[in-house]
Amino acid sequence: MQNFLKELKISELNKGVSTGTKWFSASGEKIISSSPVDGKQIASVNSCDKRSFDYVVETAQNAFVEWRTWPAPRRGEIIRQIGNELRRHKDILGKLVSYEMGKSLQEGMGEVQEMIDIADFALGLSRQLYGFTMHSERPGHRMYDQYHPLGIVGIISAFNFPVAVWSWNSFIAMVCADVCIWKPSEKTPLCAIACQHIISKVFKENKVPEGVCNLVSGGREVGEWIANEPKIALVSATGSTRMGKAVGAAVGARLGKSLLELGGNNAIIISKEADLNIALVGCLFGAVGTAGQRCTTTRRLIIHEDIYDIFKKKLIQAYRQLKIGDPLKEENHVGPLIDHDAVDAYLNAINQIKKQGGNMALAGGILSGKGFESGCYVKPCIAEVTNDMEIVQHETFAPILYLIKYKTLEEAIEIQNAVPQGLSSSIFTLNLREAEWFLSSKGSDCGIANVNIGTSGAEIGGAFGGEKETGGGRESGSDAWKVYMRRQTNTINYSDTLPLAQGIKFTV
Ligand code: UN1
Repeated sequence: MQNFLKELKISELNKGVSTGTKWFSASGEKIISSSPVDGKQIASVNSCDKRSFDYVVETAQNAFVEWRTWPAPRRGEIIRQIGNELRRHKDILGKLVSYEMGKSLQEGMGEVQEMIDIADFALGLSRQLYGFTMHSERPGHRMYDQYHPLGIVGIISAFNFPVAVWSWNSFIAMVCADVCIWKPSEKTPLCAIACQHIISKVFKENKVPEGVCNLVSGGREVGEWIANEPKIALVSATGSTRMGKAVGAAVGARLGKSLLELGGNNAIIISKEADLNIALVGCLFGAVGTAGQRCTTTRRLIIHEDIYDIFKKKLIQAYRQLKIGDPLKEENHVGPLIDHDAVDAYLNAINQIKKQGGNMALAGGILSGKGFESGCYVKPCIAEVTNDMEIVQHETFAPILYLIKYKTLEEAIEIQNAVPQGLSSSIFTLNLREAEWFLSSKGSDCGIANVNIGTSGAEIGGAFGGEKETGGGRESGSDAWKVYMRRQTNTINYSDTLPLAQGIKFTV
């Protein structure tokens, strides 16, 4: 076992259910956590069973009754302390993320930094949960709207951001006076257990009601309980479009609220007027960062025909410099894929590219030999394709980059939008007209549209999410907090008469 697990002082790794400071040994199936870095088993965690789940829901409901009475800045203070605990544990948690998930150490640290940043954001937000005031049409009346908490928020998160996505949801939700039930990915249970241990210290010291922040480790079944539980007011789910459709349908059937952040098929347009040096860095990090396993990963490059050959050459040269290997070693850029299923999906996609008429401009393949014993390390590869190929229309969670040629910006935008997903998009251009066109209503149809930066690595301050099959949800910054609250319109009559709205006269 790696030393950093000991350093985190997690004594009982197998307990996967918690109501905040208390831990339970539930009797659900065992989840095996193994590292894609070296293939070693790290721990086995008992997942949540239905009885434990019902107990957690009840505890959360009771906690909500008290938590909602805490003034918002006092809740913000709890999140501030959590942020400080995360600062203290950044190194160690970043390493665990890197080891259990397989992303580079830099990116593991970056992910914990996102948690710290969202803690700061949530703290500020705790004094800014603003509603509007309006002018009433009636004399002696005042109108305003205010926001109240929803109650229980279910959070279903994915393996690729095993800690940050939970923090975006839970820190904002807690400041909004909601209570949370988190089902992390069954592929990264230890990252979740570590987070829960880190925050429990703050909960204990501040006597936060037990049940404000709950963990229910488990697989698909636990996700289904969350989706179908009428006491869970909002379900925020991050993952595949297939998962999101199932969750969205179940939550919709009971008229609950859902916030879906699903697959992307993100493209960068590279104009002939781009600064190709910065475009190259943006494309490279976007395509191979996290081994192509971000929902914001750059999957398609739409390149102007005049610079297509030169840019392709630069890109291939850059790919050849990439160091693939143990993500905990700082010199490596690309770590392993999460597991063997992901490797199979990568190989299958390469086969499909060839079958459907694509050309591998830089070949892929599995790496073997010393350091690659886990069998999860693959070569980032590049394929020349057309946008209408079936494989290009799908999100393959792996470092496969598609190159597509264009003549006019209109055509480039049409290609960029012609996929079922709508998460992130970029254009590299120094031409103001092109940039503004891309950002206009005739431009990108995605939730995120950037100029002269890549598709991935969004800052927490913006609302994060996308359109179409990406699910339509927004989380993290801007005013995404409103999704975690219910809006109430209030009209107060301080006059001694009762005028009716719309001038209606009603006398008896
Ligand atoms: C995800 O892949 O689910 O924008 C989240 C980014 C990160 C978050 C990605 N800040 O790439």
